[in-house]
Amino acid sequence: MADPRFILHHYESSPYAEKIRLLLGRGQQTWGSVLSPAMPPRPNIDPLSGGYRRIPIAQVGADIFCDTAIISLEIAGRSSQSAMTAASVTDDMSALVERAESEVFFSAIAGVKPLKLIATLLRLFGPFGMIRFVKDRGRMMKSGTVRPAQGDKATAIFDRFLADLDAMLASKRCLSGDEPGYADFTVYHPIWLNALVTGNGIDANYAQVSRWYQQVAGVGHGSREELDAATAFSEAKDNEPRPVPESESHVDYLHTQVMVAPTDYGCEAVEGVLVAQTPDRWIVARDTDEFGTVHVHFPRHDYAVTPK
Ligand SMILES: N[C@@H](CCC(=O)N[C@@H](CS)C(=O)NCC(=O)O)C(=O)O
Repeated sequence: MADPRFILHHYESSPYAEKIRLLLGRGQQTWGSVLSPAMPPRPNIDPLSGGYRRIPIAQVGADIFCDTAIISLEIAGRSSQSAMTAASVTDDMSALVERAESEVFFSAIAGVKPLKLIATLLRLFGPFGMIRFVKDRGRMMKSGTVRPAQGDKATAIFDRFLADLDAMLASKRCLSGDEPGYADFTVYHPIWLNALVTGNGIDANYAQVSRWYQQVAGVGHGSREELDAATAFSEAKDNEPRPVPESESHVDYLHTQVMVAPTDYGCEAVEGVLVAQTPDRWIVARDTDEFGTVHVHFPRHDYAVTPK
């Protein structure tokens, strides 16, 4: 049987998914796209992941990859390009990259004027969809542990980020060198989100950011083929999970029933048997009636394992 293909479960307006779509472009990959709703329930992926609530999620046969930290490792393994994973982020970039996926990500939306935000949400989801979306995200953040800045504070965080990025790009074409890589895609996606929501281009005061933004966008998404959920399900059913990597020597709860969940937001847990723990990931085996055994991979940073 042919090797299972790389499938991305995502929605168009998801910034973290845009980070992965660009990594796929940089790696010149051919990939299958399954579109998910922008909020749970997600019938295309919930049965495979076991309830991890965030997007994107990647799938290769009966292996399911949660979080862009793990998905990028999978793409890097399929591509001959360097600078495709978090490990490539140099020390001088790491603070900026870290900010992009914490306070800046939330500020990219929280700093937008309410009327503008409502107009965008109405355009994307319609009136009922907008109400459902706002309620859903409110619940998600309430049950999480992060408390993002709002209003003017958020606007200031976002502006300071653009100014710092502009200064950094004065002496280099991209954060990852001459060509965009993991650091660039990570810093780019909250800016992309803000542009999507406001409908504005990059502020003309930030000429370096403008120049760089065009270059990153120009990477494209590789070769994307739309699939339906039934095709993704068949790939899970028709394939066995890959052999698991060797675990670290002392692992709590190995081969026992556990729950794995993010610790920041969207903290819904996935239950299964912990079958591997390596420095970069946990792998949980789920036995399902529909697909047989699937393995769900999680990063360790910002996630926790607890016994069931
Ligand atoms: N650390 C996660 C964060 C992913 C994330 O926050 N994704 C957003 C969409 S861009 C999300 O899942 N929001 C809630 C939802 O879509 O249900 C990653 O790197 O994948």
